[in-house]
Amino acid sequence: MTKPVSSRRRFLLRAMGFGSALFLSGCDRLSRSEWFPKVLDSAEKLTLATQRLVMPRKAMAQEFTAADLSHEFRSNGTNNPDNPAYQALAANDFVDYRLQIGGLVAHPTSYSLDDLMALPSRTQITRHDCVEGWSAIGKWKGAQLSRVLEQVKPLPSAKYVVFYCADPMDAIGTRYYESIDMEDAWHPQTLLAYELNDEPLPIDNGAPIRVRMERQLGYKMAKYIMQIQLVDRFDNIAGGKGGYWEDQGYEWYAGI
Ligand SMILES: Nc1nc2c(c(=O)[nH]1)N[C@H]1C(S)=C(S)[C@@H](COP(=O)(O)O)O[C@H]1N2
Ligand SMILES: [Mo]
Repeated sequence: MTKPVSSRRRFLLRAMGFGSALFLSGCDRLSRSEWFPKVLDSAEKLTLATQRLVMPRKAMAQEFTAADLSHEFRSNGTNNPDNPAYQALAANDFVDYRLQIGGLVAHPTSYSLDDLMALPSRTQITRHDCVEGWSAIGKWKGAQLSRVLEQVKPLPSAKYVVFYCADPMDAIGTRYYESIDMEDAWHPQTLLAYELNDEPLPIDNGAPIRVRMERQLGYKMAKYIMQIQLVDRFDNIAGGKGGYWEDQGYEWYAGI
């Protein structure tokens, strides 16, 4: 059972085409349809403009209670990275996993899963909205990204945090990636999550570590994070638009 969506959010979701049967196809199908990025683009400009008017960037996303949890938190996009290095880590319960953090930071470092779990954690029950037209409420636990930033110390020139994932998206090995700005990176609800619904994060949902960032759409929440880089620009990374889906035409700031 999910709680009713606020009227503002319902308006925004409708503006983006949520609930429309046209949007119930897979992300892949959407990317192949020429009109979709254009529709999303204009709708998202409206979303961003409206969002800026009604909700300051520092605001907290709505949190729910255990009674609101979805029966099942479905998986979307990659559900098991087709990558030998990832498969080797998974076979050994991610004991050898190291999250690399570097780029424009004073102290580049890496974290094992135990290191991340030893950081102060946050637990939040939030609603995930995918542009494909589904939503789910889940309980997430993870290290706040802000705690990691306090340790690695971003240089003043750092403007974005880029997440590099394990999953290849095509035959030539393009990887899923995403980026956010420093304001979202320091936000208290931005987590490097390692638990979903009181269980270790399943491979389906991004094990061992995925981003939760509750004021943006699902595609921003990178799963299977292997590396984090702080940068001052992203136009020189992959397709130059700041994320795998952004490179296909999705909006970079997917605020809701
Ligand atoms: N690495 C990676 N991260 C990803 C994706 C993906 O395919 N690969 N899909 C995105 C999309 S479109 C959504 S809606 C959510 C789905 O998260 P879930 O599998 O936990 O439902 O992950 C996002 N993060
Ligand atoms: Mo999505």
